Amino acid sequence: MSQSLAAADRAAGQVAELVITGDLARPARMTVSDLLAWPQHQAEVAFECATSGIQHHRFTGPLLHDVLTDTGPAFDLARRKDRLRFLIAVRGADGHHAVLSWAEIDPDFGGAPVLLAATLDDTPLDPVGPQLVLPQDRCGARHISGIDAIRVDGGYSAMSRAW
Ligand SMILES: Nc1nc2c(c(=O)[nH]1)N[C@H]1C(S)=C(S)[C@@H](COP(=O)(O)O)O[C@H]1N2
Ligand SMILES: [Mo]
Repeated sequence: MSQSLAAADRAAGQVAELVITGDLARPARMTVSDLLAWPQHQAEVAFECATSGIQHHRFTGPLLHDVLTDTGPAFDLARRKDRLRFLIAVRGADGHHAVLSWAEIDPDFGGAPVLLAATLDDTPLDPVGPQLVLPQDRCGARHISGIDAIRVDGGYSAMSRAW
């Protein structure tokens, strides 16, 4: 999105904000136009919705992995096993949410090319907030729109619970 359009939206109070919190060295607050600071990727996706059938969309934006890595997750990068207990909870402003594992998007593990999309079918998402895009998902349910919060949680340990 152009700077002038972003500024106009901000003046009109139509720029959604996303907070990224959790076990991070640098928790962040950002808008959709801030997402243009990372390398942009494109994804043409088709997903099925249980109620509205098959949808086709084109999204652009940074990799979720790139954005979250810059917030400094509290794991030891030299020890790959240390990342395996990290969860990523993604929430839309309407309360719809889903949990991913860090390993799912980590290039050393699942490497899923999950996007934090800044545009949907060439329309900037500044007013509503970014959308999660999972090109490998057959179902649309995790394509969370209007994301207002992402929480990275390294506290999960299966060993601390009863099996
Ligand atoms: N914030 C939010 N995102 C959401 C949902 C929702 O209820 N809230 N529904 C999901 C479901 S079930 C589907 S199928 C897709 C729908 O995408 P569409 O609006 O392009 O059909 O959005 C997903 N993202
Ligand atoms: Mo759906």
